[in-house]
Amino acid sequence: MITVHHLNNSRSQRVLWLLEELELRYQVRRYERDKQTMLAPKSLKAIHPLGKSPVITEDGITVAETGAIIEYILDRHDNNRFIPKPGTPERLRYTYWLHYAEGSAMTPLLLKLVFSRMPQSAPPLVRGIVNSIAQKAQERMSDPQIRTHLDYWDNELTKAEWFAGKDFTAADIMMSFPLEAAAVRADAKSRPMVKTFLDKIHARPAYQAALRTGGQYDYAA
Ligand SMILES: N[C@@H](CCC(=O)N[C@@H](CS)C(=O)NCC(=O)O)C(=O)O
Repeated sequence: MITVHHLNNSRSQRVLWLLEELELRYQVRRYERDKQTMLAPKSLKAIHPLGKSPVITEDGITVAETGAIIEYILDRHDNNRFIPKPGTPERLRYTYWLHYAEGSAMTPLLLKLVFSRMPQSAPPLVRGIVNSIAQKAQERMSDPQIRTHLDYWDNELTKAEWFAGKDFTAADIMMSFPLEAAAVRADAKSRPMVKTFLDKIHARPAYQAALRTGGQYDYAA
C-alpha cells in the first residue's frame, strides 16, 4: 500500500487528492511544520535526503517530487485515467503543465513568500529598512512575474475547460497549488477563469475528501 509522508499545509495535499480521485487505498504518515520557521521536521530526512514533502513509499520504493509522484502513481496504478492518450495535442499540453507547475509557476510565488517573510526574521533595529527592501523586491521582481503568469493561466483556461483540454487530468491537480498560492499572495480572484477553475476543483468530492485527510490547508509554502 502507498504511504504518503504528509507535511501539514503543503504540496502533499495534491498527492492525497490524486489518490482520492483514483479511489486507491493509502495510508498517511504525518509531519508537522515548525511553527516559527515553517520547515519540515528532521524526521522527514530519514525518508528522503531533502526532507521535503510530498514523499511516498511503497514496496521499498521511495518517490519524491510531486510531478514524479503523480507520474509514478498513474503509471503503476491507473494509467488510463487523468492522462490523455500518447501522441495527442492534449498529451503534450498535459506534459507541459505537469512540468510547468513546479518548474516555472512556483518560482515567483516562492520569491514573494521569501521576500514577505524577510522583515519578521530581521533584528528589530533594521526591521524597517529590511521591510522597505523586501517591499521593493516584491514590486520589482516577483509581483510583475506573478501577474504575467496569472494572465497566462486566465487566457489558457478560455481555450478549454481544463489545462490539458476538455477533460480533467492530473495536470489540473498539479496546477492547483500555484493557482491556490497565487490566490492568497496575489490578485488571482480578479481573473475570472482562474477563479472558476479554483471553484470547480474545490467542489470536487475527492478534493474535499483529501482536505479531510490532510487537515488544515491554506497554501502557505
Ligand atoms: N518541487 C517540490 C517541492 C517540495 C517542497 O518544497 N515541499 C515543501 C512543502 S510545500 C516542504 O517540504 N517544505 C518544508 C521544508 O522545506 O522544510 C515538489 O513539488 O515536491
